[in-house]
Amino acid sequence: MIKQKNTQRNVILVTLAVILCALVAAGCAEMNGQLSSQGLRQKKSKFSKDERMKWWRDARFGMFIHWGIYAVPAGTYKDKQIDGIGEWIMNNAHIPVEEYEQFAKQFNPVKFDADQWVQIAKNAGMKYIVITSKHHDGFCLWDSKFTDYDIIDATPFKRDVLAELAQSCKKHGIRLCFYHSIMDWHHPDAQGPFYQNYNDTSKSNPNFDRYVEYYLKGQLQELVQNYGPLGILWFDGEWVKDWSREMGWDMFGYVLSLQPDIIINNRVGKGRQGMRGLSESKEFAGDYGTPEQRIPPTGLPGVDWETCMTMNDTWGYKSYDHNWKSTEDLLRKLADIASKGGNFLLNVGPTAEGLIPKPSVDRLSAMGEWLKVNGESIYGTTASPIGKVLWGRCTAKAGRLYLHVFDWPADGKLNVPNLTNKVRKAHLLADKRHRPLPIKRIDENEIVITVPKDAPDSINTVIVLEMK
Ligand code: FHN
Repeated sequence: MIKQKNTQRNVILVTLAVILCALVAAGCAEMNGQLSSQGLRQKKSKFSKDERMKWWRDARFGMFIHWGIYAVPAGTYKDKQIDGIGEWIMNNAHIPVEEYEQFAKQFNPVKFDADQWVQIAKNAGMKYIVITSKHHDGFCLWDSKFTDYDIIDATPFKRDVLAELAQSCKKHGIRLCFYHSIMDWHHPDAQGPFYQNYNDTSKSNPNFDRYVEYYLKGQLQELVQNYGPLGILWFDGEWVKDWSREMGWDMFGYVLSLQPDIIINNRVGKGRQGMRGLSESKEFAGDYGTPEQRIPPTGLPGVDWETCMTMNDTWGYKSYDHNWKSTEDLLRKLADIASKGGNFLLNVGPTAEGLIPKPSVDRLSAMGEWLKVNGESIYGTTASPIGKVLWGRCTAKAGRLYLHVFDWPADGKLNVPNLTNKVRKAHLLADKRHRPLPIKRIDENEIVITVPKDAPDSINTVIVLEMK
């Protein structure tokens, strides 16, 4: 089995450090008359949340990348197609740790080109990339001092893909962010020993504290300090039995202490109740909520949130999953999410050769074409101030409303309800000359815009309303 490095000596040192920290923390908490978890909650960055969230709120669209050695079996184990999402194959096919590790030897993604990946995201109009530094299987995509189970020590590829991506992201002005799993099916102090069901939430590992203090925190320090500055630390796998709410608050403070302007998702906390992720709340750590594979019907008012979603039915590559969402569907989802004040984190699952599958690239490039013309109606916008509209969605910016028309009116008349403010002008966003479309107020709440007979864009035509 591939060993974690220098375990014994470091464990002694870490145990001493943990005891020392606990004594100091207990003393401080006593002095302040606080519970220790409240003390953790009060750890603040020198930046306000609004300052930290600014770029993210403007960005609206990001790329999720699930990539690891699960791309080698790509959904098939011992000639059997395994049910479920590709990156879960180790658990779903009950593969023992020692056997699963062998996939690392076959992981040689010679076609990987960081610049190409970043270009694909950039051309799609995405502003940030969140890649799995470590998924639940425990395999690390960077050169970690804490384990040999990483891309440098365990694969023939021996290139630090996170370092290469960090460089390309910097070059192309894309924010690099890391997904990092708290759950770890490989580590002996985490879920490694739970063979048959690594995801058994009734099981506890008596050494889990050691895993957190030494391994998890140590690796996060590497990730934040050696590849940064990062945009987001995107935690996951927080549902394991041994992870606690207090650990979540502690981790939130710890990561902010490494990089004070970083953003941290709500899954650093325990559970995802309501996907709220309010950092000031008693129940949740993290900066924003993360609804998965769904768009909340009315958004999450008053809370930052981001829908993460696959383009087919898996996050990690599965060679036989061809159930792709259409470009129309994805573009309308993007507008839907923006109209409810959220971000869209859209996933790609590259192959073991290092390629983003063509159906994903095609869809992303079509989305990018639409955004080149209509990006103003998505980036930096806020939720619809006029509620639901029957023909599509609405986004807003100071002095402007953007009407995203999915169903073009057959009679050439577009009714806009719930609009009491005066409208100065309406025009198609795609019309560079901004030729006005006729507007008529039919009552104090509603206007009608006369639009061209045929929809200029059959997926989503945007009309700009300039408000007085
Ligand atoms: O178990 C993971 C899954 O593999 C994938 O990474 C998604 C992405 O949000 N998160 C977990 C399930 O919530």
